[in-house]
Amino acid sequence: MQAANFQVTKNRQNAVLMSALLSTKGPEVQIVIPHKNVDFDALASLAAASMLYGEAKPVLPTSVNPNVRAFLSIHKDIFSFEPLKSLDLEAIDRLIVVDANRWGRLEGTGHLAKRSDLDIHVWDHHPGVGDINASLRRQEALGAATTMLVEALMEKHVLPSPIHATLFLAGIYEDTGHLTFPSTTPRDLRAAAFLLEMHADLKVIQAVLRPTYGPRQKEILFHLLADAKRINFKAYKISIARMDIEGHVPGLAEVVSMYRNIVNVDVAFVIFRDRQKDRCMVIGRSGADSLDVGAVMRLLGGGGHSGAGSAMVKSAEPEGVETWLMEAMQDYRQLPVQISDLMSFPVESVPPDMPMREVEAVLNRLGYSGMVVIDGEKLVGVISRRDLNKLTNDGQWRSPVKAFMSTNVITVTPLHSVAEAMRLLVKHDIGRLPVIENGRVIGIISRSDAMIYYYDLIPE
Ligand SMILES: [Mn+2]
Repeated sequence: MQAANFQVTKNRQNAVLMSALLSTKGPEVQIVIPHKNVDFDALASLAAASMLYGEAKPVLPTSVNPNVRAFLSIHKDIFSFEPLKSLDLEAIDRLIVVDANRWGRLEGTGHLAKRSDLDIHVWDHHPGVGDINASLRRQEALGAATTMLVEALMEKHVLPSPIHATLFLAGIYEDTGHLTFPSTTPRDLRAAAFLLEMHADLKVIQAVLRPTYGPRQKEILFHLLADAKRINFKAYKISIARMDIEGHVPGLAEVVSMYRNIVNVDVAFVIFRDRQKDRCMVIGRSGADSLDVGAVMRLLGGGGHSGAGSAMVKSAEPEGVETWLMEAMQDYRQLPVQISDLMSFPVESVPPDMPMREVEAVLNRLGYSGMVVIDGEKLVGVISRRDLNKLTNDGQWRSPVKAFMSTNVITVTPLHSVAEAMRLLVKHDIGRLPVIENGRVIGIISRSDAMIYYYDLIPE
């Protein structure tokens, strides 16, 4: 299959920029450089940009993620990257920055940043304009920077080899969480589809994108689990753990993610103390629609996004950091979706003595699949269409609803988190969840309310 079969949507401005870029012959010496701590998106962008720009030399920073290092050690013969040290910086005419938009994210470019005669191109997918003064800036909200460069290659009808396609797809997969992160766009999927057609090898990708989880990470995870505590904080279940580590341990964030999943909390924080360096590293992970970990970490001088964040605290004891963390969470006011935002009310109910025939009529009239049964003000049961379907004779249809309703009713209170309510609906496979306050049913959460929640249909 040909690359040209792919429809790539681009706006007119980009098309103009592209044709200007590709028609002019580039300056004599061009280099491409990605951000330091090179991940697969950075490495793939680096390789793709050097293909796109023809003669541009790909420069590999010295700090490289462990997964990328493993990949490079196997593919040494295929990809040749140059260290910046080996180049004459004065002789460089054009700098092409990929997967970054700030000088601070690049390694060893202090001298280049000062040169006013340097032509700079930026290809990036991070938010913010950054501080690099570029003559060509391709900055788009995509799941991966690689996507943009793959599109440019497709446009130029440059077909990647299967090995290049594998690297490019690893870049897209890594930055989009295998095309599942909310930042993923249709363009990332089109680029991924094209790369599969170019025979990207998913087995290789599966092997190279495996999280760093070896004996050392396992030991840390086991240690954390042995002391795991769950506490209730506001509407969330959270866990804060502390541990001493020595030196740099790769993959700690992944270990914290695993820890959160196993301990089964909405939010997990681990405070790793490095005595030698006299500092504590806090790593936080949270589930969907839970506490915004990035915002809490910013209060500690770190950063991140809603699901993941970290902060480095110098010269502090872990106990002190934990107290500070609790205070930050206390101060941080986020208004998550509340049970009361989601529930339907007023609640239609039937009395326990109503015959089943009438209950069916009420359900039909309201178009409901089930209802609560309320005696006076007290919730006594739930009846659903499923129960109606079990009726076989007229005697049963004349019997009161209390003979057929389920009395073991799962309920929530307005103090529960929405995430918890969703868990209950799924866990018990029930269609509705009455919301109880002071012994009275004040609302009900149904499957359709759950859909509204999951698909973010609630106005902010
Ligand atoms: Mn990236």
